[in-house]
Amino acid sequence: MRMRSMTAAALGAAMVVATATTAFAHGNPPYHPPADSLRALAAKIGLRVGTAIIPYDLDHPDYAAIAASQFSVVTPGNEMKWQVVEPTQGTYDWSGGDRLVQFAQEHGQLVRGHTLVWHNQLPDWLVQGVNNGTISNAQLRDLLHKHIVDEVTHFKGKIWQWDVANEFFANSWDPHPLPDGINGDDFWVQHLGEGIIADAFRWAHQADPHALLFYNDYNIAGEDGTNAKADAVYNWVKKMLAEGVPINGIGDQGHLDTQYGFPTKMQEDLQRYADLGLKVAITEADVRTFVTDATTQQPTDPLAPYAQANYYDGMLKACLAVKNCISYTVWGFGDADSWIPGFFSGEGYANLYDVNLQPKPAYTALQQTLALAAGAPHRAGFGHHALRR
Ligand code: 9MR
Repeated sequence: MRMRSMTAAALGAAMVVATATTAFAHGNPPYHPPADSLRALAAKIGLRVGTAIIPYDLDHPDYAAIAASQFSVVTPGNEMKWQVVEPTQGTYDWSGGDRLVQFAQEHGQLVRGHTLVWHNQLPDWLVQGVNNGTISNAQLRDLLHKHIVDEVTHFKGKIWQWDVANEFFANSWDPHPLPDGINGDDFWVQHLGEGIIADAFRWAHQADPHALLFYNDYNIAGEDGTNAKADAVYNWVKKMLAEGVPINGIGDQGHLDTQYGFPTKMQEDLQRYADLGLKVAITEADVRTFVTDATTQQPTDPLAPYAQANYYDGMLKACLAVKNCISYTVWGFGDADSWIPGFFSGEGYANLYDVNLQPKPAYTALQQTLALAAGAPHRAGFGHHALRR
């Protein structure tokens, strides 16, 4: 159905029905976010605004209130990763993921699953077994197959988008890129060859044919100077599609830093993936800057909050300009939960809310842009994304 051909009244009625159906399908009453929330404004233009969540932080009422009211899609920061779901071989722990799915269903939200195949956050038993030779490459392949099928099956019907494969492409500083730009030092590529990425998509598709399957990476939408990594992903995904591999979308993580300038090719690169018929998404947006200390995370540069607002807004505008961009997800919303201070010495203040969960200029910038987009007549046709599952 193309909303463009509908009257405004019919459009409104269709969206109410869609919202109610989604909520009642899970047996929950409809959830009504505040009209000026990011999610309510974005809903008017068929965009989902998401956040990474730490499921057990949902016990804190202030945190849960923002998670519910501002975002229409949620993703677990860690709780669907292999290390967490199978800490001991053969014993699954879905509790974190289940908790998040339940929260999402109670609040009319969709879920981005993250992530099925990645070199990082693998269970110790798996890595040790491979390293000491007790797990052969043939067994490793079977274990990955089982992991993907079991996890996708467990969450079947509850996941909107899966990040099937994460961070397989080489950066300019990685020493052993393969000819097509895949990182030759990647754990999975080293043991199983690069064809394992396509197999992961095939296995995930068999387990849940309705989930949208994404390849997810950083610096693949104009963030690296030469655009070489984006070019490599573009050429690879084009080849995969020609071979019939079930890939539905490309996720650009969107981890930016105020010291590097805003990536000028972001919209162009997102559009290039979209022109292949793919959906695109911003999946892990945050914008770090230098801070006084890791606890209070006060920017050292008084202009940093405004630069940050500009970068967040720039990513949103790049997404809005590309019709196939279906979601804009931030990697956590409160600075107290951010991964940045632990990974980038001296940096922080990367999220939309500060360490006390107070909204920053970046939040206001997104709110204003969404409000403008929602009111802009030329965006009316954008609404058809709202009905996509
Ligand atoms: O937010 C995650 C953090 O809690 C973990 O310690 C970290 C481990 O590498 O992973 C973080 O999330 C990453 C995501 O899964 C993939 N893209 C980069 C993210 C930030 O490291």
